Amino acid sequence: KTKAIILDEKAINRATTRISHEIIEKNKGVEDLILIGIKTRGVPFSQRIANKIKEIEGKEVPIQELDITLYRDDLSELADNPLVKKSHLETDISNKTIILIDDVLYTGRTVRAALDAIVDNGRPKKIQLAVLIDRGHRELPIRPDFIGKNVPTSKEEVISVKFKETDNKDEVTITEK
Ligand code: 3GP
Ligand code: 5GP
Ligand code: MG
Repeated sequence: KTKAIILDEKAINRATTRISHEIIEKNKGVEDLILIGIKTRGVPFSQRIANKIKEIEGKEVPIQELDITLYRDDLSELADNPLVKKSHLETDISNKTIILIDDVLYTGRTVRAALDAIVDNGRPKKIQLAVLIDRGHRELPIRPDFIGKNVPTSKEEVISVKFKETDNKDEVTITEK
């Protein structure tokens, strides 16, 4: 069906820059920050934020990855139980401020699974959530601290996120399923 462009390359860059500034401002610097990207596209997004923070503050912020996949009962429906595939974190997270990062936030179930995996690894001081797109339809009391763009969607619509690192192109589009 018809595709509409939600963010082009420039808009993705601007959103990434703004979120990076917001993370620094909210945390009064970048001491004790750890970025955790949720695979797949939360990972390149977290790397871009880390690069931008380096540009702004001149400091390296550690990045970790979490691999969370969803059980699907069939291919058309999203299943209810996100499964944490790899949950061991290399960095000691105790007393750190964690920025959890994903490309799209939808029901919130993936983030809930990620929170479980994180607290299993230690006791962070706090956890904040950054997403490029919030498409609504939350099924859990989870809300992002940093948002690239709010995109009201129907459940029949799908957001496609493309990054150069994974898809040779920077673009966010919306399509009917
Ligand atoms: P991602 O790794 O970039 O997040 O959920 C696995 C992948 O399926 C996601 O890739 C996402 O891009 C893609 N996807 C597209 N539409 C949907 C959707 O409505 N729900 C889920 N869970 N994934 C979707
Ligand atoms: P959740 O429903 O748990 O919030 O989202 C599940 C996972 O699928 C998350 O990693 C989220 O990024 C991804 N996701 C959910 N809806 C969409 C969508 O419309 N487009 C894309 N690209 N990813 C989505
Ligand atoms: Mg995702």
